[in-house]
Amino acid sequence: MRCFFLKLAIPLSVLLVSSCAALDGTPSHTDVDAWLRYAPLDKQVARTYQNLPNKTLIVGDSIILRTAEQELVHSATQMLGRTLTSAPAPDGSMIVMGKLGEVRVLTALSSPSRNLIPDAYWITTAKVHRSPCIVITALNDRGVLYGVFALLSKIARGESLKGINELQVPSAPIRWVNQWDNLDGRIERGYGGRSIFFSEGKVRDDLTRAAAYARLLASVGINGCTINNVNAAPQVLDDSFIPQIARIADAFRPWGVQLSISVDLSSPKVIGGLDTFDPLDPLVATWWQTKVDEIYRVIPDFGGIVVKADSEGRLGPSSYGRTHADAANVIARALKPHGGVVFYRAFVYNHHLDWHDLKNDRAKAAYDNFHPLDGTFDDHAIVQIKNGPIDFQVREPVSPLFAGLHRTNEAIELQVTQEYTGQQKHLCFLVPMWKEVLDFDMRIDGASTPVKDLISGRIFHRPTGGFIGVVNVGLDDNWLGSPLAMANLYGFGRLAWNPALSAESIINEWTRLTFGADPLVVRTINSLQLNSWSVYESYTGPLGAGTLTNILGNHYEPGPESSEENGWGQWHRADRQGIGMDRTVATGTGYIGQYPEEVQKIYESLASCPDNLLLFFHHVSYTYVLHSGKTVVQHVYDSHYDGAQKAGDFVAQWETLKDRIDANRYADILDRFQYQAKEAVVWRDSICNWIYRLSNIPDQKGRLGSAKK
Ligand code: GCV
Repeated sequence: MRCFFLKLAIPLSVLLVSSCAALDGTPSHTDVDAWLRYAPLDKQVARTYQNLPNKTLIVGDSIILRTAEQELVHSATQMLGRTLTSAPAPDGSMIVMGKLGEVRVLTALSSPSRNLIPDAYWITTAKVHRSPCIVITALNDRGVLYGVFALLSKIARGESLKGINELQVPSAPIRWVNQWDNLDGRIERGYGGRSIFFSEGKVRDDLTRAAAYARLLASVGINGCTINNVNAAPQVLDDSFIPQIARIADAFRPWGVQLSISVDLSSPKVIGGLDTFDPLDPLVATWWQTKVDEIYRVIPDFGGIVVKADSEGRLGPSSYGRTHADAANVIARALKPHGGVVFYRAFVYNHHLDWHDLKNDRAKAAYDNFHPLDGTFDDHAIVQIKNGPIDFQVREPVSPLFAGLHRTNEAIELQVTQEYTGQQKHLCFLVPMWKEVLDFDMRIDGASTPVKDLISGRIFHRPTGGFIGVVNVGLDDNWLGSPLAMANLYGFGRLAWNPALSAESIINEWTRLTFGADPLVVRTINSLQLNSWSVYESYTGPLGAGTLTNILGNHYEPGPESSEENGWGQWHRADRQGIGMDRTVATGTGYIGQYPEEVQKIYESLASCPDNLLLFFHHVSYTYVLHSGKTVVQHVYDSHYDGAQKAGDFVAQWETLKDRIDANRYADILDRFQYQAKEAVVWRDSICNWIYRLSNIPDQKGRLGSAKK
């Protein structure tokens, strides 16, 4: 098979990673293309695009505009089976791309329906020298690139372009991913192979995959990537390392992805030769300024710096009796002249908590640490807050800190890599969970204040804010180690762009882009994905108990006892009488008091606390009767049996797709579902045994036979 697009001038990075699709309609894919496979369209569908111009024109010049044009030419050619070419000057009917001001010199455009902001795009039609054209325009080059990806996505999904006039505006300026890559090439909580950036303490020579990653990110509007673990090695700031990082920034730049790094707060001392890293010491401030200036000399579009401090053994400002704001601000001030930002993580807690003390509560830590500092962070600092108060469990309430910062920029940290949600071995589509978090109304001062509007800065008129996804892709062909898990990365990007999108519409886009338009394929995969979170929750951690996994080990297998009687604070407080953490204000840890009043009222009372968070907020007996009418213990049995059964049913649902998708992906995913079905039974039996041992109350349906030990 001859690769049609070889004739076109496209970046080497794209060439190396793109599939060489047959033009006769034979399905072809590589996992590395993920949702950008741009398979050739069915001939009839392709004909509906016969009016799409064959020529493209960029107005203005920049590396991002050139990337946009090459992406359009190569991908549309691949899908439509006819050659698109780049025109050097206006020439008949064209797809015109460029910044609004420059496009307007060429054609009289009407006014957009809303104001454009940076990264927003507008796809419309206009006449250039009397020829009808499609125009993709924006305030900045990156917006034009996003418009091109949007147009290609429509074509790939067979959407009509007739009379197109679409303006899309991102919900927040910060739409970044974090990678927890170590310099030796391992990735913390990564399940998709070794790092695409680092190997043996150095930046890899071959950064093809870094460029391909940037392309994927850009296609869903992600504009920044932090390349190394938040548990940062100080060496990342070594003079000799910075030019190496600059090579990664070079690979990102054509796709408008800004590079950022995580740093160790003690760097001024550890690698800088100072005898302190006290953030209020002027020598330390000068050190950060000099270091940041040095970075910007080689990476002029550097995005910023992420800091994890005073957490899980990392050094921090407490070493000098300073605050987190002091630590964030010394770096923010160094970044400000260059337009960069510091992300200071709110994941700060004591992992040596005394478990004997029933008032101790890890969930309170972020709010206790950061709420008192509200208003003391510089404008170039952003507090990065995990969605829940513990740590990416299968279900948690939203972090009260989102409502606790009114004069501070904030960003939500969501976890794409499935650390506690099956590690890509179990299907767990997280968009429905993230939707619940983003839509959650904090009712600050009794007004509508959903989390999505707090993090965007809209409610308190903050200058910046947004979304961070911890992704941890690796060198595996399918990036995350599982093809279906890629829906989480796609979904993260789409929600960061527009949190109002429904989980249904997001998965529908992803499935069509990844697997094509066969209605049975689309229906089946959408349904598997949309049900997967609740199924996973039901056989791992129902009623808000948190994931009952082995928290001291791999965070994967069942291990509910590992949470108790240690300093990590992920307690369930399960004993012979009952289960759950009492976090009420009246008798418990007082955590509920961190929420605005209306939310407090819902969680404080057993009568209004939702069943799915009951054990997060209350300690109850095993015979406590839920709103559903079941006892706690019976719910645990039923939920685990039901969940394991549904996980088993995934296999049969997948089998209906035999011969409807390519054999490789069919077989690979079938294996995964078969494995998940077995693991769900292991989970079921383990948790049912555990709750039976504690409660001594048998299952009303007598199913514990196989499980009971
Ligand atoms: C990068 C959890 C994870 C750690 C991670 C930490 C964090 O504790 O298990 O691997 O460390 O969160 O988010 O900093």
